[in-house]
Amino acid sequence: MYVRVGITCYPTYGGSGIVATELGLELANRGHEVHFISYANPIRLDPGIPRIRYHEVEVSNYPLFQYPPYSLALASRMAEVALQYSLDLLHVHYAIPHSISALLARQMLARHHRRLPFITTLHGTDITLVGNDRSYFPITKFSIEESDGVTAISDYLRTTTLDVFGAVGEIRVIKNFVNCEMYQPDPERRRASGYAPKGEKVLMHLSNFRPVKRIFDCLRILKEVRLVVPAHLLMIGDGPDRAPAENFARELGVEEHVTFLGKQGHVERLIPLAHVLLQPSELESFGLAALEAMACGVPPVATRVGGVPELVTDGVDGFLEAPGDVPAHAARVISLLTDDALRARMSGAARHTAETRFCTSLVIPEYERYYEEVCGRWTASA
Ligand code: GMT
Repeated sequence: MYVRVGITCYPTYGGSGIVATELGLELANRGHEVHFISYANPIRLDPGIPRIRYHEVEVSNYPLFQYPPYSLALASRMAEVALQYSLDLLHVHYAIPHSISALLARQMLARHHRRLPFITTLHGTDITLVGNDRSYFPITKFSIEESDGVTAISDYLRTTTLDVFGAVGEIRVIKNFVNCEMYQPDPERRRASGYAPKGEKVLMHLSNFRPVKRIFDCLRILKEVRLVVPAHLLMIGDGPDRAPAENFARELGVEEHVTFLGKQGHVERLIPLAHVLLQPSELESFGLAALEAMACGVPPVATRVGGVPELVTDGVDGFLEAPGDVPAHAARVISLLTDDALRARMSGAARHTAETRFCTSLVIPEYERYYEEVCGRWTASA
């Protein structure tokens, strides 16, 4: 069964937007019709792919609006697109506000005697930070209860959602995925010399530079590692902690050994340059950057938090340490950089994990089956 699906996400740099975009691309490649409905074109959406369209949500800002109502403009656009293109369903990523807009669009379509079920995919901070915030708790709970289908990106997030909100109905776990053809190892690290001209080992961090990512720890780790091994750190992404981190690099005296690259569209070209990925986060419901690195054969040194242990097996395809334990992280990085046999073994295991458990070819069919199930449920109950 081919579906016509409307996908909504935060289109810029969060992991949820990346997952939503890559899901849309994969679905279109498999013959489905995909309509992205959002305020900006998703960043990883390369143009010219058949069966993909983008519908921009414009939010008028009248002087009366202190807070322009994006959720309402989004609901209107969702309803409009659903009618115009006969969408079978909406799939929203990140609960707030997207699932509330989808709920409104579903009600608007009902006036036209048209069905429009919607699926909400929970990504993490929509539950652990936003949903847990007193002002958003009731509406997040309501949005989950009203969704026609709910998925979570890890077992951890499913359990946490049930702990936070109680019995909100079935939550299907569909884990994040990676395109193993696009994300490939490059053992020769052909382009690395531009960043590490003296043959330094390359450490890499990739995130939205928010406090939960603990990016200052990356710099502390670099400083400790450099006492033993010449290394250069590539920081990919942007966000509120970037400028303070650039200052901190100067304070630590490691500024020459760090390059802040900013947001990058084609991380699959950069990740294979690294010898190790640093993911020192306070919390990750999944840890997509670690998975992308593993697919490129780059072992992650990450934190034992949230859903990360569902992805990384400590000592096998990466290392897991406690958040904030910089000496432990640095020791793991040093072991990977000084023991070629260990790094080669872990690199192979990391790629193997990505290929055998998290490849698009395994995970996308789970979404397809879920779409069929949710649409079928609606048809049966009509
Ligand atoms: O923390 C972020 O990077 C942003 C956030 C988002 O929604 O964009 O990321 C969450 O979703 C990602 C994709 O599913 C997961 O890989 C991240 O682990 C998760 N972040 C947190 O749980 C803190």
